[in-house]
Amino acid sequence: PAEDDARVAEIKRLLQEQNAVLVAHYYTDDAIQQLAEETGGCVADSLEMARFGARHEADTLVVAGVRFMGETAKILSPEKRVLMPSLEATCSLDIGCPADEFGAFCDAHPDRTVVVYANTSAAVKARADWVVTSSIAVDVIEHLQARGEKILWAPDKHLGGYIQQKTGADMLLWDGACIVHEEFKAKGIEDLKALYPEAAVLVHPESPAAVVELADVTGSTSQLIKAAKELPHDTLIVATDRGIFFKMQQAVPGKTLFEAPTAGSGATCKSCAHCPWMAMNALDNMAGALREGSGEIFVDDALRHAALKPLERMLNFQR
Ligand code: CIZ
Ligand code: SF4
Repeated sequence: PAEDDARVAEIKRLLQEQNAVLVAHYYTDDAIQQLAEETGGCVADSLEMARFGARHEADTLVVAGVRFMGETAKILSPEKRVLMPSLEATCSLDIGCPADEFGAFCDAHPDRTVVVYANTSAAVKARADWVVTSSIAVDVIEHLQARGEKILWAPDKHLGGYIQQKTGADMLLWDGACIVHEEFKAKGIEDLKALYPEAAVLVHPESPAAVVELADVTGSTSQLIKAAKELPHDTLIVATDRGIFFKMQQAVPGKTLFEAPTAGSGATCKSCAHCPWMAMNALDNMAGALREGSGEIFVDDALRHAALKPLERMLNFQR
């Protein structure tokens, strides 16, 4: 629509005027991912978003994603201005892991190495020994396990349980979940597989164990896109936020992609597997943030220093 075209043109002009670059997550709207691509920004998972933002020489990073991604960008690049289209865009994992309760949990288990998922507040990261994203979580836990360390894991219980099962590591799990991935249903996937027996099933490990069990490939968003290319299958059933289909379909233009069924799939649900907080990123509020300098992320200095250490461990980790 003409309105969108005008917004896109405005954002392109503002990005250039302010020496700003757009860093977008795979789960944001197609128009935003496309804009990031067209303007020399990046579309990625949270690990690559962090790396890209930290390395880029722009003065301003516009982070289209959820709050923890903006905070991570600011922690890694305090000298840059970090803007987000909406400061309300949070994450159920972040909400479900308040820093004070998490601190008490850590205090109660001083013998454990604290590993937190990137989907947490700066205050929770500040209590951690390690931060990980889903693309390197298994590798980091294997590394710690080999050193004989016992793990305290937060906040996603499904991802934690998956890593525990895969590595056999001693992990104490916080009880958190992603409201999007938790909705995928094993029964629905089995029914779809019955219709398309030749399909491969790709699953993000924030999904429940019964869904992960049906997976041909389990992995982070970037790993699933890679698998879509490498698998011989022409039909893929994908259990993660539907935002991923923009880049995945680009990667495999000839393949047929199906959304994995969720609890509310069917007539009652038009967009079940879509994060409501990722959906708060739009062309309108992005243009507004750049025009007005609104939506800026600030992280307290002491907190920033404490959270930087486990984040740097993640970025410097080589398998
Ligand atoms: O579910 C999320 O928020 C993911 C997959 C984040 C990430 O690591 O890119
Ligand atoms: Fe958080 Fe889930 Fe949304 Fe990702 S998809 S930001 S884990 S609520």
